[in-house]
Amino acid sequence: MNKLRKDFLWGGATAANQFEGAYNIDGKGLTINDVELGASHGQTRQILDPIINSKYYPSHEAVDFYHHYKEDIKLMAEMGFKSFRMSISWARIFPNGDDAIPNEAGLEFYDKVFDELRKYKIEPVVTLHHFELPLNLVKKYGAWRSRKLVDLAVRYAKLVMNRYKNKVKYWMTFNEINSLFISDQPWHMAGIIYKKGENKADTMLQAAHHQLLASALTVIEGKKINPNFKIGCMLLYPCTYAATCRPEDQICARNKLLSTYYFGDVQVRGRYTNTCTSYINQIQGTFKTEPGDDAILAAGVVDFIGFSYYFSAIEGIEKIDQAEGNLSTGGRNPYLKLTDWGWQTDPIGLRNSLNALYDRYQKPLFIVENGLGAKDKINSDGTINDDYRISYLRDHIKAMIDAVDIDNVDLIGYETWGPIDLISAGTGEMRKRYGFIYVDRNDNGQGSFKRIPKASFYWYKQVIASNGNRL
Ligand code: BGP
Repeated sequence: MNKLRKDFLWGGATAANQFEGAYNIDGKGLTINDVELGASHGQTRQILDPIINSKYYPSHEAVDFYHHYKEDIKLMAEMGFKSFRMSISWARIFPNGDDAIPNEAGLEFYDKVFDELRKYKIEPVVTLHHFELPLNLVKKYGAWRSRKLVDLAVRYAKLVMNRYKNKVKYWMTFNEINSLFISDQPWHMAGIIYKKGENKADTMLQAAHHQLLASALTVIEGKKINPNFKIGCMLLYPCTYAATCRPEDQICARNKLLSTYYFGDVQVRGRYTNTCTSYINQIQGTFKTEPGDDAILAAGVVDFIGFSYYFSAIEGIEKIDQAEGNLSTGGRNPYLKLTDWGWQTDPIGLRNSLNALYDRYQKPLFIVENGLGAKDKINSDGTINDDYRISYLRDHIKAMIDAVDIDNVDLIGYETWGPIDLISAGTGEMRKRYGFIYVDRNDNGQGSFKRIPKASFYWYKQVIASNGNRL
């Protein structure tokens, strides 16, 4: 018997813009995702404005959870899900982000989703900002460059936390908040494409400060609404090893983590720490604060740390071959195998990540994304045999259990990314599938949206039923 909690939150995770579709239904406004084209393998997505209707925009229909939520939640319940992570699309609630009154139809949609989840005793875990922003806020204010976004984001957070205070207990503020520092053009993270001549370091730090304030104020306001809320941060954890035992390589590996701990430290410890100033010095940037900001950050610390983990990488002073990844990439580790998309598979890296985060913060952890993006094939008899996915997940879950059983890490739950196939955030592809459930939809936006359980569906069901004892 493993030592996982009896109420361990097994489940899966999604994001509105990659999952819901219905981009212009029931009063929803346009978001930054709705003006992005899909991309073919290996390329990044293209951002276009204004919309060219003849092209395929992945977020427009995605896998249409909006109209399939009952069927999808039923399938999750069949697998025995204890939790389901999803995001609210800000533009369903405030179509322009700064409207005088909220959009009731948008609010009702999430009411129905939460009620359906509750019906099956599935705990919703809600991300307030998952790589999504009403497009109007980019045009009108310059997105997260502007401090105005703090007020607007907190107003949105207060409204939804109030509305759903009896339906949702677990909240997360910003998805992979540290990816703002990792991305060359943080369009998804902050609605920002750097202008020519713009000082990137300053903009980045300023946008980060605004998001950190919004996150802290969300925690403060959330606790007033319902003191039982559990509000967490969400970090992309870029597990990094030194390329060799050369001491300088160890410094390189440490440096790789600075931008992650920058956010973690503020959200968990409530202040800009020495790690933050070390990072600021390295990138030589500055940002503005206002009186009272320190007190807000100190009061708005999170209850738990949600994080995503997909792969690890190595760093060193010598030139190293680079591996693939969607955001955080790094050097190629010869000990590790690669996925179809060139990501380095490292289950033990998950155990290492859990230990690193727990050693540093001593707060409950929640794995809210882990999984394998792969090409699935439907057999002639209609079945889908995704043994490779089972094997990836099994190895990661084993490593996770070691972190709990042997290392005594405090872990709340485990959610796989994309339990039902969805659109890739990195490339906009459909054929990069993560799910236990296949969705009939291709990269040109064609298909019936039919849902088909894969072999991993039945495997995960048994994992959950045995609380991770039968893998
Ligand atoms: C994370 C994001 C998710 C998700 C995942 C997989 O960075 O939080 O939104 O998509 O990565 O990445 P991809 O979709 O690029 O395969």
